[in-house]
Amino acid sequence: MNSKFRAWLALPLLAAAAVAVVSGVANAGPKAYVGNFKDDTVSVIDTAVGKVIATIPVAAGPHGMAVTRDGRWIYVTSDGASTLSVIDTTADRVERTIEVGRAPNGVALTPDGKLLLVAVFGDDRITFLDTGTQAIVGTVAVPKPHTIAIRPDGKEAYVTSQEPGHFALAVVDLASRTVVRTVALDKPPRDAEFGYDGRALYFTQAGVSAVQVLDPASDKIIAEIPTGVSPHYVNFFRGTSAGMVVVQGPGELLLFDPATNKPLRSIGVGKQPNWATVSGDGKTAYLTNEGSNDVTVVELATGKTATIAVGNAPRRIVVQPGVSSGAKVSIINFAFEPPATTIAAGDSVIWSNNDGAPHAVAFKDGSAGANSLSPGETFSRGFEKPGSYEYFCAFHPYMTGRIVVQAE
Ligand SMILES: [Cu+2]
Repeated sequence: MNSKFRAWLALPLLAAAAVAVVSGVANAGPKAYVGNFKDDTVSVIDTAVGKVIATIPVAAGPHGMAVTRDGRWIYVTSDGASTLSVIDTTADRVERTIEVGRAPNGVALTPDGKLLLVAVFGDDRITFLDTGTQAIVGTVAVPKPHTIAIRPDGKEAYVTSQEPGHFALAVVDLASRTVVRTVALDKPPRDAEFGYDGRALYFTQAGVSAVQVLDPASDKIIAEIPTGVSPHYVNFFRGTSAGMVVVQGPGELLLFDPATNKPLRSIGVGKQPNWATVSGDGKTAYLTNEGSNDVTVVELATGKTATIAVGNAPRRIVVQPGVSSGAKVSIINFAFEPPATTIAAGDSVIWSNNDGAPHAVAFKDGSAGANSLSPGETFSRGFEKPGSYEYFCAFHPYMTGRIVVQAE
């Protein structure tokens, strides 16, 4: 089979990105992916053992990164090139490379995972990529777009726009793909992120030692959180009690109270920290340290830290979200155990075949399941829409189970 034909055949695989079958690695932890800006690689960390287990070459200057909710695919832009690399996490290699325009910066996935927005800094536009077909389906002009924050309702994206003399947050309506509002700023915006509940947009600006808290209902700044010099990444993650700010100058992770917007505590990390993310269960934070070429792992309850050496100038980091936070169903003695599981919308479920025979996970509504799971294999799937999902084993239809997804 020629490679062109094989590449075309791979499309339906990407379209089925809502599911993941992970073979024979039942005890491995979720993996973290770190973009090393200066050596054009992505380091892969097994978070269960705290070690780099693979290094993936990508195009020059890995910059923006996103992970699908099921943890299967990683998107990485290369701002020294014009491409987006799509990493298959089951093989830890670049599955394909997509031309998106000059010097792409930040990326963001819509909550349903169907679109990836790419800030194409060098061409002054946001590009919309269909994650199923891998085709570019639209663009919208935004001057010097840097990072993208999509509101959790999936309706609007706030883009940090770094056009000199016209610094702004450009608000893009995702349905019409137009800029519907602009929030003018006096200083260049750096990162902007919506807290997981969508109640606030947090952003940082060059030369401002504080986080700006914007109310998306009014687009007004309602609070400032004082920080050390050069705050960069800021977010309030699901499963955590505090918001977090990566502060580059002093090299620290600042935790703040999202109810009062007051600082709570600072935890020292490495040099010139750039970015942060948290584990799916919200218990552990991971920070990249661009100045010391490592990642700091922070146990949020205690503030205890550990360090993992990575490549040269690590910037972005993502962690596979679903694997650790998902509810678990064991397949044992020809039964699903427990037979019924209740989760919140957006959470995932992982099935492990702990039996001696192959089984399957087939949904009555025909949605994506596992055609066959050998003993020792696992299958995970995220559930976005509330409802009751009935499933059975295709080999042994008397084996039945149910996932109840409640609204958040
Ligand atoms: Cu079975």
